[in-house]
Amino acid sequence: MGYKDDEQGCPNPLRFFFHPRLVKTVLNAMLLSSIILISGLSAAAYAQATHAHNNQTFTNPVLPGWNSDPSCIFVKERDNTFFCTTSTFLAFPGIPVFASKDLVNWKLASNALNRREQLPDLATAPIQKNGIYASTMRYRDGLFYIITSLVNDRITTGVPVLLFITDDPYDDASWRQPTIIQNPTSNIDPDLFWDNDGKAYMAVAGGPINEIDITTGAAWGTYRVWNGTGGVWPEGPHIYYKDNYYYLMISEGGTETNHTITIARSDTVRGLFVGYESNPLLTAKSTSNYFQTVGHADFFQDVKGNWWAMALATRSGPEWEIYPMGRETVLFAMTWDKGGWPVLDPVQGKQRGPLPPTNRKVPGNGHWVNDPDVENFRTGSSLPRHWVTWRPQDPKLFTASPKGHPNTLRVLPSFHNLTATEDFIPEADALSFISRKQAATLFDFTVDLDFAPKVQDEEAGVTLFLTQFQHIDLGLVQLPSRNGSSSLIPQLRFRVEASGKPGVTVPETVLVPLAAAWRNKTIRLSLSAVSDEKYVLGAALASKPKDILSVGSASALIVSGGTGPFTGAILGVYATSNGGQGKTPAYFSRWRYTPVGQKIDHGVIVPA
Ligand code: 6LW
Repeated sequence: MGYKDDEQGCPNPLRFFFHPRLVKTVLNAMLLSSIILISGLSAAAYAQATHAHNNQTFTNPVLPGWNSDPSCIFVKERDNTFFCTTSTFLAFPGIPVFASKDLVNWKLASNALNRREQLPDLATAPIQKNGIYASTMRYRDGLFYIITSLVNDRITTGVPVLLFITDDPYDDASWRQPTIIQNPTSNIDPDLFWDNDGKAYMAVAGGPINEIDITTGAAWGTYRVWNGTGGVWPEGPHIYYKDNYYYLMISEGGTETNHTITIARSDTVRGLFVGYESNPLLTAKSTSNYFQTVGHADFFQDVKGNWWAMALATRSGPEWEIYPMGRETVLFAMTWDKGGWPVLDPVQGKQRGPLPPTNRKVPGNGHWVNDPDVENFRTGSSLPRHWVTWRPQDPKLFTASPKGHPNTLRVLPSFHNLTATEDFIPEADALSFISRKQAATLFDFTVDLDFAPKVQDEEAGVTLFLTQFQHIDLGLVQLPSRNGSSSLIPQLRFRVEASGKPGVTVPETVLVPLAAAWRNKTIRLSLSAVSDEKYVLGAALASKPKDILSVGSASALIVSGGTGPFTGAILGVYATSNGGQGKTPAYFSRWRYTPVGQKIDHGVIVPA
């Protein structure tokens, strides 16, 4: 597992092609495309299905990794840039804004939710699937708006709706304190729509639309407009005005394999909305597609007037068992038929559309979503803005290059470990864990660890994490040399928490006492997805990185669904006393996350 990293840490694109895990799968992909080429029938069928856009090919997902409920806009006034936001639940900072000039290369522009005091109630959310749900992003008269809702099981007075506003989507600090918008029907998934007379409306899940005042937050006049074609959970509404019609597009059937996009239209924003007789517009339900759960879409136009849709999808195949990255964001072209109804391209890994020319001139120092992490924690640096904690945490827990430890990330241990015990109080107790998304089917992650534990149960390590009840850890932990012994020695411990996913086979905990030659040395911990189904975790002396000791492996089934039905895997580092007395900081350095391969169809993995 793993391969030699060049010393500068600079990614070399060629090496992906020679990555041993990829050679076989790339050959498969080549075989598959040649089958499509030699079979005139399937090529014709494919062209018809995509209305022969005479256009470019691109790869879905365009926002790979956990990125659900996309809402996207095109802003001509900001140098013809596309912007999207996705749901972040408990992750903090949250409500990311991604920017792109070409729809394929996306860069983190800012996080609308970047200060704990913008939303103190995020920190108190007790349930793993609580947090920031689906948002709607819109632009009007020089301002960017993101309307969203916070689901927090401790708040019993209704679901708060929040409106975040900025005039600079590239600047975290410019996102204001959110305005609280009344939510008379207490539903999720707010949409924001301005009618031609300037009045603002908010549609929410389940059908209601309110008129709202975005300055005061008042909402009134609940219109029950349309709640779909009968599928459960009509949600994710967006209203569009086009050619004298108001369109209300929603998703229904639930966000799993029955997820379905449907639409209705009306002459006025208050209804009567009439459903399209050829609904659904799009679904992967009852198909054998690798991309399942297609739904929760948003529509927008590019500078040439081409129409596009973004939606969420899950790379699971119809079995829908293994999908650690959860719901991701896919792009597809759309057109309008003569009757004035949208026609959506089916979602695939290799997609076609009239893309704008490639253009990576997007401002800011944000992370490109497909790029590796090459992080050395240089003196004076701040942590990358695409890294997240689980709920807002005290920034003092994570310090780049603290005094006396240049080029390291110091992580102060939390009393609770990642799972925590029942007395864990979300807003008061820390979780010393910092992470980035798993954004590729196959990846390699290595990080160096300097940690000299003293007290029993002190631990620092790496984890692949879905929720506090589903994570796969490799830590260095101070434990008795054998049962009942009073002498403590550092040991590598591979341990899987799977209580959030009953019924799965959980690998045994593995303990490996640290060899004498490894004590007080820098240890390189590694975590790789070696297939779409399997993670392997190991350790080496940083001075001998090729001599990897494989410590454990676990199925991706453990981090698919369960207590994280809406989220996706993140990975990173943690430090904890495991409820003990330990206070020893852990020093991590040389963080490398390298995307290796993307599975885009059954049996097809392409270089990431
Ligand atoms: C979101 C809802 C949905 O609010 O899942 O797939 C919920 N759609 O619209 C959580 O992301």
